[in-house]
Amino acid sequence: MKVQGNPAHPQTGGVLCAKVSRYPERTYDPSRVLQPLKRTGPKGSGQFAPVGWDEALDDIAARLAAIAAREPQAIVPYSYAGTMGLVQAESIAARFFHQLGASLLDRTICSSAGTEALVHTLGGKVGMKVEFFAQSRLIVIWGSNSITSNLHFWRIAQEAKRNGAKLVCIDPRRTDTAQKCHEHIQLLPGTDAALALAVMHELIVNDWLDHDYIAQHTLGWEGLRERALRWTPERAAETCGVPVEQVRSLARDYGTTKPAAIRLNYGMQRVRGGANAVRAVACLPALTGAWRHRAGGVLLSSSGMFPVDKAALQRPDLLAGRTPRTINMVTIGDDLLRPTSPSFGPRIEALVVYNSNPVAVAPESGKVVAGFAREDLFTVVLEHFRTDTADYADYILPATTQLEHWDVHLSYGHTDVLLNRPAIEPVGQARPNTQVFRELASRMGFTDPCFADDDLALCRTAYGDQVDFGELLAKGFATLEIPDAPFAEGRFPTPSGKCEFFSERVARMGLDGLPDYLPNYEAPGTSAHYPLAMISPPARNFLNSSFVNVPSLREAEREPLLEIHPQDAAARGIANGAVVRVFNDRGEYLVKAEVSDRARAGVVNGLGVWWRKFGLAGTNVNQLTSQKLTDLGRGPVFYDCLVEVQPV
Ligand SMILES: Nc1nc2c(c(=O)[nH]1)N[C@H]1C(S)=C(S)[C@@H](COP(=O)(O)OP(=O)(O)OC[C@H]3O[C@@H](n4cnc5c(=O)[nH]c(N)nc54)[C@H](O)[C@@H]3O)O[C@H]1N2
Ligand SMILES: Nc1nc2c(c(=O)[nH]1)N[C@H]1C(S)=C(S)[C@@H](COP(=O)(O)OP(=O)(O)OC[C@H]3O[C@@H](n4cnc5c(=O)[nH]c(N)nc54)[C@H](O)[C@@H]3O)O[C@H]1N2
Ligand SMILES: [Mo]
Repeated sequence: MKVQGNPAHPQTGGVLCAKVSRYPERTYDPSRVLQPLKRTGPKGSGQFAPVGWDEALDDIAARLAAIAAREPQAIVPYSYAGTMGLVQAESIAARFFHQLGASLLDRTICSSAGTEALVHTLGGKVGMKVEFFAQSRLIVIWGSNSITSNLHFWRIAQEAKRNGAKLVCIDPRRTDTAQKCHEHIQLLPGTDAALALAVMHELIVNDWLDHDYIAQHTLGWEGLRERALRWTPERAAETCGVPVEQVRSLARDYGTTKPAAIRLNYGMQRVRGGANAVRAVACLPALTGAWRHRAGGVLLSSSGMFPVDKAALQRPDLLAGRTPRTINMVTIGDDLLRPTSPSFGPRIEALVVYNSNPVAVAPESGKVVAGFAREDLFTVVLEHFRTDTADYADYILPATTQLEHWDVHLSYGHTDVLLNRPAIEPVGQARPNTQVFRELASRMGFTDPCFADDDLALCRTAYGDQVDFGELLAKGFATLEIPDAPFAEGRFPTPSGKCEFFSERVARMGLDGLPDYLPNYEAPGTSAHYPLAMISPPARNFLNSSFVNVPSLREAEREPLLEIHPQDAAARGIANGAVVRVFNDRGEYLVKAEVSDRARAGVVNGLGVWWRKFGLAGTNVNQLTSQKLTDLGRGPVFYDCLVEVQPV
């Protein structure tokens, strides 16, 4: 069997990234979980015995029903990006937990700071159409490692480059992408807003502004102007830790090249001021009127352009007036350890995990592990493999992969709806997530007819009349009709219809209505014990913690690595290839050091997200990251983390 890109789909053009092309290897891996397993040893020991589906589902339904009879909010669903399919993620599962009255989950672990930033600036997750980057004369790749995380965009950027465009990369790490751009601005993590404000400063003093666009299509210019004028290139250079000439030249390129496009990505928003940074950058195209051209503007995510009928899929009406509390998935470590209290509500007694591996991916793993290890917690994990999380399950239920089930997708780059048609029968006894929740619903006596919807019906429901389902079935994708230059005439989907430099909605939350630079919680130089900033972006051959167990991909990544700048390594007596101890007050991580100028001085790069059990001492980078939250969106601050490194 072979998995390949669809040559007829313009955005993929037959190309696949290295990891996804290994999907057959992953699917038929001998270690795949192919029958339900029940825990037989202590939590975390990984000791399980096979059981039949009926026995497992009967017992799970009985356990959940017993808890729900007392307090349904003591049950918490935990799911995220394993599959981002609309049906195998939140359809029957959401209906099930709504009917149950379980706690709601705030799905914040990836993009919520950036999302809120876009909502409050542009009005939603909207922006340039990705294909038009090919016609841009300047592309700023800001907080994104396209070659690793967004290969299809990189093809488009290459086309622009061949047409003579200049590519600038803004990233604390010298990534493969940064190496292939004309310019690399290697700033300190969490300082992007300062850089963006200094660019505005230069746009103002050199009058590289589109006064007409600003007057007609923006809100809050006077305030933003005043703020930006305080950010001289010198001040920003000092804050960002980059040469002042780089700040000036970025502003000059941006102010004088037309059309200019910014490919923003989520890397920059995993810090305290992440949303403010995204807000600051998202203001730039309105200042220069870049939006007037279809090859100008900014794109963070296109997902807000997809007309998904979430209510029809997820049926929040099944709550029937109940208003359960919401658990933030970022703070699952703390929350699993909390007792019942008036502010928190009931202690968490049961977790149902699907499409996620929180023990590996959630911050401050020491606490996450302690929570999952609670003997009084009932944990069900729907999985393909015995992940770090599955090791703590009471039941592991074998899930189908995307090769084995139906689904429909949105995208956060292009604007095509995608169909996922099963290519093979489920392997072993694997079942789609939807089927598991359907069967649990029936055992719990949920009689609403919506629990009988099959997967193909759910695929139709996702987009209703907005997408021609016949076309989707025939072609595999359906292109949304979106104007080429969506904001050429303003008309942003904000309350004012303008690009909101000043957001009344943000001000009403008691926050600054204008974007500003907020230093990291753990900014370099603010701790006597931990002088180094650590970021933990993904390794090229992994998808968060997925694919880490696929032998050929793990061999390609060899082992967990910490990139450290030669100067920082020399100061600590660390040789290339030495095992080092990376630590802070939250924990420690043993890893091999790679002495390399991919790391800037003062910043180490702990590539992720390895499974803990493949780590040298059974931990991964998230042993060190904190559960603090971003300025807006309640998101994680994975890249706002101070550490010290010592040879072992
Ligand atoms: N191969 C691969 N592809 C992936 C993923 C994966 O794990 N592996 N994950 C997928 C998912 S779920 C997501 S959300 C996206 C994530 O992809 P992106 O949105 O691109 O985000 P990251 O990979 O977190 O970070 C991108 C870059 O930002 C840099 N960075 C870190 N801190 C800062 C900062 O403060 N400022 C700036 N300017 N840059 C910073 C990092 O060094 C990194 O090179 O990729 C998707 N694609
Ligand atoms: N330090 C650090 N931590 C990070 C990040 C980082 O950059 N640095 N990135 C963060 C980001 S951007 C994200 S999005 C999160 C992602 O975190 P998660 O949402 O947990 O995603 P994955 O780590 O890919 O794990 C998903 C699991 O779902 C399983 N799965 C896949 N498809 C299916 C399915 O159809 N059914 C079922 N039942 N299971 C399935 C896979 O086998 C896999 O084990 O991690 C975050 N954590
Ligand atoms: Mo993500």
